[in-house]
Amino acid sequence: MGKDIDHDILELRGSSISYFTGKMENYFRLKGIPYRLEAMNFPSEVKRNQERIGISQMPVVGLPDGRWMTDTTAMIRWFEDAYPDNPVVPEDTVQTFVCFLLEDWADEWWWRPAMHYRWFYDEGARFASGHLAREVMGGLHLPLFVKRAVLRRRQRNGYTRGDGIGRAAVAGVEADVAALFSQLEAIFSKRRFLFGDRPTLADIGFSGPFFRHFALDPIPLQLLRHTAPNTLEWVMRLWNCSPESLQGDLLEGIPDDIHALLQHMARGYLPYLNANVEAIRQGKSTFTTEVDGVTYTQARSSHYRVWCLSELRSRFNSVPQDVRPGLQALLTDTGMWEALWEQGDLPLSEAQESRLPFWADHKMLQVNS
Ligand SMILES: N[C@@H](CCC(=O)N[C@@H](CS)C(=O)NCC(=O)O)C(=O)O
Repeated sequence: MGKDIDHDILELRGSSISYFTGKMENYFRLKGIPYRLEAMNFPSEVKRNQERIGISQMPVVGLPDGRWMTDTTAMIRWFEDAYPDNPVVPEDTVQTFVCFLLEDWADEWWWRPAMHYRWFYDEGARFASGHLAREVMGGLHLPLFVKRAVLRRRQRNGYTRGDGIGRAAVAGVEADVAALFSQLEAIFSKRRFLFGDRPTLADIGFSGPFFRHFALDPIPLQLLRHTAPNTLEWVMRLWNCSPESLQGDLLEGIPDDIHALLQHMARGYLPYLNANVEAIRQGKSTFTTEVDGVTYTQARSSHYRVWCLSELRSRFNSVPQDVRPGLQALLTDTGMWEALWEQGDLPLSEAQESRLPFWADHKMLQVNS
């Protein structure tokens, strides 16, 4: 197992409060892959990241042979090939496809509400700006209060107000999160992980928004304690996993409570992805769209998320023929099917993101460092 990489410890460069760094850590711990977390320094590492992996984002992973990697989705795929024992995807191909859907939703849709709860409220912004100023801006010779102010402004301009959450959208975004908490609570009050007695890629995906945001930042943590204690336990249960945890049984098929998650995803994320495709096609850097009753005003467009949609389509196209009709029926019932194919040819650049995980063509959202 892991023939080419098991002689040394991997270097994971990121932050101890970052969404995607936390997702990667949950994966490494579950698989029993040793790693060392190092703080990524800003702004001194920006250029180095661009040279190594094409863009600057966290986390990046250094292999003992000197290669550098990025993008948690692509890295997990790569590590699953390198460490084939105890796979994190189910044997059932329909469940596997649903895991890919849920991972993508967790990565791309729940990012914005997670950033909202961290940076919109003073409690979150005070905690996160202090932590990040000390952790990743230590090499910058500026007073602490200036670093904190710079961070707060950057994150609000980049990811909350500057990514479509105007005042009028706040209540809708928070209601969306409350709906997710209640759906997950219904699941985790019945079983240990999303698909049964062992974690899958879908649990790893949801560790992104939950482990380092909803279950860490003051306001959503308080909400979880009071409205979704079983979900809070799941966050820690997943973190406390090891390869032995990958032995339990999974349920058969797709349970009704997972259908409910897919319906939720179909209401908000897929219409948003389609509006984003349209914006990229028209060369717009921001766009305004109403999805699931919430108006996002001048949200940032994302080339990366056009690729996410194309990946979901390719994943569907590689599902074996004999299970496709059943999967298509599930996607139709949950409102996903039409939205998945609504846009014709996607506006991707040539061979976009084809060198992942060793090179990325686009950041998820282009925000200047
Ligand atoms: N798709 C990427 C997204 C990584 C990402 O966007 N990470 C955030 C921090 S958790 C970041 O570095 N953003 C870049 C920035 O803020 O400049 C992944 O899965 O790793």
